[in-house]
Amino acid sequence: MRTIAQFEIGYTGYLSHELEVTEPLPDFARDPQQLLRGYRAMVAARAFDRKAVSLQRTGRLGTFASCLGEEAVAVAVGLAMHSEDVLVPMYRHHGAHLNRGGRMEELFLYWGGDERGMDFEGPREDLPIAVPIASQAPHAVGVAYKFKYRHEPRVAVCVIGDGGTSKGDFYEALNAAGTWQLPLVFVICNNQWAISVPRSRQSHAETLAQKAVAAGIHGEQVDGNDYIAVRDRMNTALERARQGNGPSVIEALTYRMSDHTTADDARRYRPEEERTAWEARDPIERMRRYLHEIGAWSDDDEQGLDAECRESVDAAAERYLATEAQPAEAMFDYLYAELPRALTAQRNALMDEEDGGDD
Ligand SMILES: Cc1ncc(C[n+]2csc(CCOP(=O)(O)OP(=O)(O)O)c2C)c(N)n1
Ligand SMILES: [Mg+2]
Repeated sequence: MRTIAQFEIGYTGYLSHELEVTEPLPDFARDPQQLLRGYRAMVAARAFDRKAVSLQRTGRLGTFASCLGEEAVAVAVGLAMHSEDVLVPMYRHHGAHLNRGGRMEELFLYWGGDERGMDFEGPREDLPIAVPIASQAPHAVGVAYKFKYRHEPRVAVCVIGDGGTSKGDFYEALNAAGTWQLPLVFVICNNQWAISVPRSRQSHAETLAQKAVAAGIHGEQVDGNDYIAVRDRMNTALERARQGNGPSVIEALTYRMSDHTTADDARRYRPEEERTAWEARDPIERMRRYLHEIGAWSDDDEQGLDAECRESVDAAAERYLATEAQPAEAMFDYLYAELPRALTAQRNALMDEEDGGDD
């Protein structure tokens, strides 16, 4: 037998956790201002996350999926995209939305059970969070197909989890994106767990990036805890797509440092040593130490940023808490132009109950 095709999956990391610069830095990373922008955004995303968990713990928010530890991926995605691009997100990467002009109170509203939170004021065309795993992948194909069909130089970015890549929707989306050479970037946020199922039990493939190969798509891996690396590879993939040179898959290796959601307790299935080992590779900590080392950041700056983040998160939480709830019957009002008879009866029953009705 002779070899008729060969494939390689590249890996990019610039800044190790020991602060070694292992490859020549890309241009943007030589500008401390650009790094500071990413750093500040990661700290803000974590402050949002912390507040959301505390609101949930005190009964003022619904179940929440924390992004703790995955901020470099979320923020790099949000900052690398152009405003006219479209984000097709899953439920975890709040930093992406916040850096596309999305507002914290929108996310609080959504996680508080109010769908108006997904009616973004900023990125109007970004899709709402997809909770059904991988359902967003075919949607992203539709968005990217439209861009190509109308010759618009825009890119769709689909964020998906490691677990999501096991679903048929993902493979179908990959196949379509490859066949039609769509302006689409799939970002696999491989945080090593799909609730209680570890990466090792999700796929026998050496990398998840190589799933791209079968679809004729460029695939690569990146250190997802290295903001510089994720941002750099996102820039390249977005440019490739924008120039009409087809889709990409970027698998970002990171770690879910939190429970799956506030309704989960990861101690029941996850070795504590594993979490501790990844904690030592925290993306925010790594960038902070690097900025200190190059003289771009001080302890005073850190204190100032902390206070600033706390203030803006608290103000957003206040606005969220002060938002008047929709009437209960609103749940019937937005799906059908004309409500089917069975639902009309339910809506009427609810209204009766609200009016003090039968009892
Ligand atoms: C279609 C579907 N099946 C099952 C679930 C239940 N579920 C919620 S999150 C999750 C795991 C997803 O893991 P991954 O894609 O790795 O994303 P992560 O939560 O780790 O960010 C599952 C199975 C769901 N939401 N949708
Ligand atoms: Mg996962």
